[in-house]
Amino acid sequence: MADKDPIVTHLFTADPSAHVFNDKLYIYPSHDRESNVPFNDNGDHFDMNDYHVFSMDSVGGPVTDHGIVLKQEDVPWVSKQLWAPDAAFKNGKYYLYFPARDQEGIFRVGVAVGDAPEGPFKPEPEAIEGSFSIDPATFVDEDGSAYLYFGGLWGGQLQCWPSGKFDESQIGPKEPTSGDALFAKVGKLGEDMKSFASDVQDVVILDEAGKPIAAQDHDRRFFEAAWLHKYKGKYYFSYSTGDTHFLCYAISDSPLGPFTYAGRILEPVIGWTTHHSIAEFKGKWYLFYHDSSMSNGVTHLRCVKIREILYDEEGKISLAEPQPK
Ligand code: FUB
Repeated sequence: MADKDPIVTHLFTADPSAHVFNDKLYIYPSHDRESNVPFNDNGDHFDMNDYHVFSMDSVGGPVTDHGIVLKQEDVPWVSKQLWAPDAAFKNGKYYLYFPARDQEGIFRVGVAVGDAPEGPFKPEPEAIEGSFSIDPATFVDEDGSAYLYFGGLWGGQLQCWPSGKFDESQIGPKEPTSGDALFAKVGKLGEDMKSFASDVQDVVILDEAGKPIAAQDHDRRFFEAAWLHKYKGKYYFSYSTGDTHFLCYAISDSPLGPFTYAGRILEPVIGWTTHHSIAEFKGKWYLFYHDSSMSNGVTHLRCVKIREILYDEEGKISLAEPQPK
């Protein structure tokens, strides 16, 4: 079976966060580029410096590129690496959340505000207070409560915050090797959508026996690419396992967890990273993901693709069409 086509081919795109706003499907991806930074396990070669927004009226239909909606030079606190973004809508405003390294080289999460889903977005002059690491993903619940999920191991620096203070000795491809896994983080967002209104806590993932996933369980432990969606009243937390290259998910009755591991959504794709989002559009559910097929496997030059997903009676996810081997 042939694989899916990229949604656009005029740019390299990755880390797609999809949302439906005003009956249109919007995708907020990373904008990959070649800047000749050598490859390493710290992800330094992912050297992106701006964001585009894409929209479409139907999956498979024409895709509009709304152009550059935010660029590095407009954000005073950023030194480099605009990684995987996400967007949210609340109280008449649109919010673009993005991770980047600050002037000290530490990953933080910033927010930029716009009046339309396609931007432009005006960045706040400082990163969100108390934010750290990468891959922000927002979830606004039916009662209006908003949450920010985030975190990424190795180059994403999640392991550098064991006690709320940045530990420089943990920079690089490092993570715990025993005990419980290092989990993603979540905090409730304030009404302003620009600050945390709660302490940040672990997004705990339990195994079938009710025990936290172990650090050594690389097929199931959280690595990066947090995403939260709701289906039939249950909260689904999905994520990448990084060095084992799976997209997995876990289910809870609460947006704060604990979540129980429920399975894999996607097997490894071409390229090292795998990163996704899940959204319902016009009555069908879709997985938005990327691979490196458009660059013949160059890991930091990726392309966004879309696949339909299905739920069984127990709420378990499967791809509508099998993934090509
Ligand atoms: O795009 C840069 C990084 O690669 C993202 O932040 C990770 O999730 C991985 O996809």
